[in-house]
Amino acid sequence: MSHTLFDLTGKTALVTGASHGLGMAMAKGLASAGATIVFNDLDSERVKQALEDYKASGIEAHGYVFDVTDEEAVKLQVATIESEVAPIDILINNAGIIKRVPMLDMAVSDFRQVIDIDLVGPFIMGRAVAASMVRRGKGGKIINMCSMMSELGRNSVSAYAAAKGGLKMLTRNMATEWAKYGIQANGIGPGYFATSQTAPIRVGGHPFNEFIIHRTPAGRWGNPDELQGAAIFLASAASDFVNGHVLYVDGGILATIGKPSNEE
Ligand code: NAP
Ligand code: GCO
Repeated sequence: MSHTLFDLTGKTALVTGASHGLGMAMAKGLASAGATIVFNDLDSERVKQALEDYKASGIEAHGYVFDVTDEEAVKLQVATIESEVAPIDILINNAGIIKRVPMLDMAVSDFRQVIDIDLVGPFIMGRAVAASMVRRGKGGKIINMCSMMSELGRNSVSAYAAAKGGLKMLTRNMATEWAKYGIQANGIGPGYFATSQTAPIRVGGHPFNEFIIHRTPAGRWGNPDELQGAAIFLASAASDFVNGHVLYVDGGILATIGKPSNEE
């Protein structure tokens, strides 16, 4: 198998929300395959710190400050990136939030905010980048960060599950509408990974930590770097005939009904 299938040399990747966490890990993976890295965050100080982190890893990244839900800002910043850096060949819609509140207690405004960032944001970003890909006529890759909650419900994460379930179907519609332009739109569905987003339910003896270790056949939380292979695959020529697919990287969670608490 030719290794050039996974070569991203000459490609420019925009990873949203990649100032830390899974986004930064995937961006570093794409950089290791030769891609130029562009990322955004909401906060200029976090962008500045992230640029130093990337540099410490030998990566000359390009950082921008904008909100993925702000359509005018997205259009402006995508045009700025394509002028200052290069046309965007790969988009990873990684930016996202979660709010863990039982539905009966959840403010509608909080529900809407999660949907706005986790579902409308990828729509806004996808449209802005795909429009440019179509104009250039050279195709492209769009990768949407889905979740176990694209397939399963869980107490207290209704808005997040609705958004991530919707994002799975938005991914399929992007594939449907944009395949004719040479664009492949796919999803990555991580299981439970050790980042700041999961820290509240993972550290300090939280019971959910043991639950996940027991519920995951691999018997552990994922390491963010373990998403790099999936990101490189879906960003590269190796996936040119893969479209509308969600690639789950979950240590086996979705493969199993689970096991009794007294079973190893
Ligand atoms: P994280 O540590 O919370 O990072 C999310 C990033 O998105 C942060 O940099 C955040 O910026 C940024 N962001 C939030 N709202 C934004 C907006 N409106 N515009 C621009 N940037 C915004 O999360 P993570 O654990 O790395 O997860 C990354 C993605 O994977 C998310 O979509 C998450 O839902 C998904 N995911 C995570 C897991 C997991 O186990 N960790 C599993 C499955 C899926 P600030 O830092 O400035 O807030
Ligand atoms: C939660 C977690 C999950 C993970 C991830 C699982 O509260 O259940 O935060 O939602 O972030 O989405 O795939």
